[in-house]
Amino acid sequence: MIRRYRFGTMIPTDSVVQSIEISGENPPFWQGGPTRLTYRMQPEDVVYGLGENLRGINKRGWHYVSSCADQPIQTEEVLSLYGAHNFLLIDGREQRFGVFFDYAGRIEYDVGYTDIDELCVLPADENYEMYVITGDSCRDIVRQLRRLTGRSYIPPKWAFGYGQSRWGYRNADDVRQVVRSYRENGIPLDSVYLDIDYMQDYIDFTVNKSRFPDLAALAAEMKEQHVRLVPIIDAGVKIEPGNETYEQGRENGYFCKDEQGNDFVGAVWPGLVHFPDFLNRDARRWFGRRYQVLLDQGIEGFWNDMNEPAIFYTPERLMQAVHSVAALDDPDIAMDKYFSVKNQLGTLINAPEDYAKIRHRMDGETVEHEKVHNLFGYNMTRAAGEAFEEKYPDKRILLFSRASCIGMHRYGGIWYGDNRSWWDHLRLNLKMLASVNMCGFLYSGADIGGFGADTTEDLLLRWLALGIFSPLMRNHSSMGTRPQEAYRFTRKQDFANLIGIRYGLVPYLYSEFMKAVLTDDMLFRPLAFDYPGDEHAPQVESQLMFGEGVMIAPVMEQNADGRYVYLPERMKLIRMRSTSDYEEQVLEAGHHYVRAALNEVIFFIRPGCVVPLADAAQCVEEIDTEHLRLLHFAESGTAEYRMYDDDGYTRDYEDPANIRVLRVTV
Ligand code: MIG
Repeated sequence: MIRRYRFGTMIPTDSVVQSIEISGENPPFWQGGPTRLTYRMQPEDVVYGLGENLRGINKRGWHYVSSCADQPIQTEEVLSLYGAHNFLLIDGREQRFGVFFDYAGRIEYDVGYTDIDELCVLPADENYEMYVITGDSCRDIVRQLRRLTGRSYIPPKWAFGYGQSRWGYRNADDVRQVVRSYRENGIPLDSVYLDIDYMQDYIDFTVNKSRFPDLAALAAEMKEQHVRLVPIIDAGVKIEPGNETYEQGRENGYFCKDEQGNDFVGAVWPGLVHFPDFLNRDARRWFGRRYQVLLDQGIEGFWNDMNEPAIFYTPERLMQAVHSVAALDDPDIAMDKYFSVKNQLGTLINAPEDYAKIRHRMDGETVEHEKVHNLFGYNMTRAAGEAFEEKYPDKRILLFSRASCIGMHRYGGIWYGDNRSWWDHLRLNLKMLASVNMCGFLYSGADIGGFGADTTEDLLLRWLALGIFSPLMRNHSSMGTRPQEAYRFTRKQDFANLIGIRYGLVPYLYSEFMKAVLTDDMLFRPLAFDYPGDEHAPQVESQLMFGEGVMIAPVMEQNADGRYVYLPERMKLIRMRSTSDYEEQVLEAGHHYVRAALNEVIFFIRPGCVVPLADAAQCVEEIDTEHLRLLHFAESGTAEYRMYDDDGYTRDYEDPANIRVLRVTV
């Protein structure tokens, strides 16, 4: 059951698609007023939710801020990442309920940080709506939230293949070289991502002609090899006469304004930029249609970056800082003075003072950016998503974003931004898969191998062994870090086999993904969602349920030859080295140490369940879904798998012919 409460006058977010009557009473469970809501937690209560965020699947013991942030330093003390996902699910022995804050401003969540038994929610003002959801189970509560906020985005099937990305591929030959190396080493590949270097001076919807003389021809050449090119689009539009996007935006008044009503100026990669006002319907429509420039060159997917929005600096504040530096004309200065100037430079990026100056036009009214900050990236992606739907009603285009908010999940997926090549970020990747699923982001994933810092062969192998389950499976890294394409390391065959296992699992992954989307369910679930009575399940932060029939438990410690695994029930262990080389072993419920070498993937099949496995393939289009091996844990009788499979490219999701029943009889 969903109850809706309204406080003050909310700015529309379009996050909710279902209309529910406003309730007259006070929200149940909560004490206090709209800008300070509290809930007294029992010691055993688990708090799930908050989507893309730091720390555990259980959010207890820390505080978090919903405010989309360009945050490349993702350490434990950080409060916000790129997404603002205002959903909490309190799973207690006495009470179980979910709460969704439909609000575009900043919210602080104190989940037992100040007082270990108190949950406190602090929205920046009282103009928002709140939905309190009760239900039979965690899964049921999530399903209601998802029905409330609308069906999740579905990418084309090729986007379930493995993708290679790197900030620093300089030109068409670099791209060809990457693809050639993958193919020569027999390592599967479906996509190569183009980072900002493909653009002319970082101008959106342009292509640098000396680096990529003919993008359309390159896209066609790649497609013949079953590889799609996926260019990045940044939020900032370079201020430069002759830049069509700039000219059109300025003429039509489509850019965000400053306090004086002039087009707001910030600096990002292109230099000085304006930001399209994605909250203005007309501007959104216009910007979305600009993607056509690349679609016309055969591009079928995009990633939207820098849309928190990231602002390196604004001219005024940079100049103030430059003056402060210039004033230091003596090397023997007082240290406090030195540090204050040094810090001043550090405060230029993503500064609250700058965000405070931005103004939007929403339905004819001027709105301060701070009040709608969390809608910006959402609406950039919505702009593209709506334009694609309008132009190609029957075709799926790959689209995912860095910044997001609940509601955006209808238009695109997300990646988790600038992580590092740290074992800890591998563990964080697993936790986030479950948390973002609750909020509707089913197509998602982290930069495999780590974006910042130097990766290692063992870290990349282990990360891939998790990544093979992640719908977005993309290896991405930053300029200046150690190259981390799968063929760069010595154990090339292991990489080929591991990534090959992903292709073997695509029939199951795709089927479970689609079923989750079509029934507003989760693809990845914390163990306690499936085993509600289990005492130990709520403690498990390093294993997830994956689709209906599988539990995953990747090795995430360096130098480990295996890991401890908790089995809430008897399950079948699959230890796989390639799609044709694996062994099976039935394990009883309880705690086990399970070995998994660097070249092995382990996962578990639940009783009565079937997992179809295809032969490895070099790309999604070559997966043979007719000849499937059926892995299963049926000890007697018949087990069934309802496999969802469609053409993968159109939008005819409801066709009953998309379901095939596979049977195993023992
Ligand atoms: O300031 O385009 O998160 O994936 O490679 C960095 C360069 C801008 C941040 C993205 C990252 C991308 C990088 N971008």
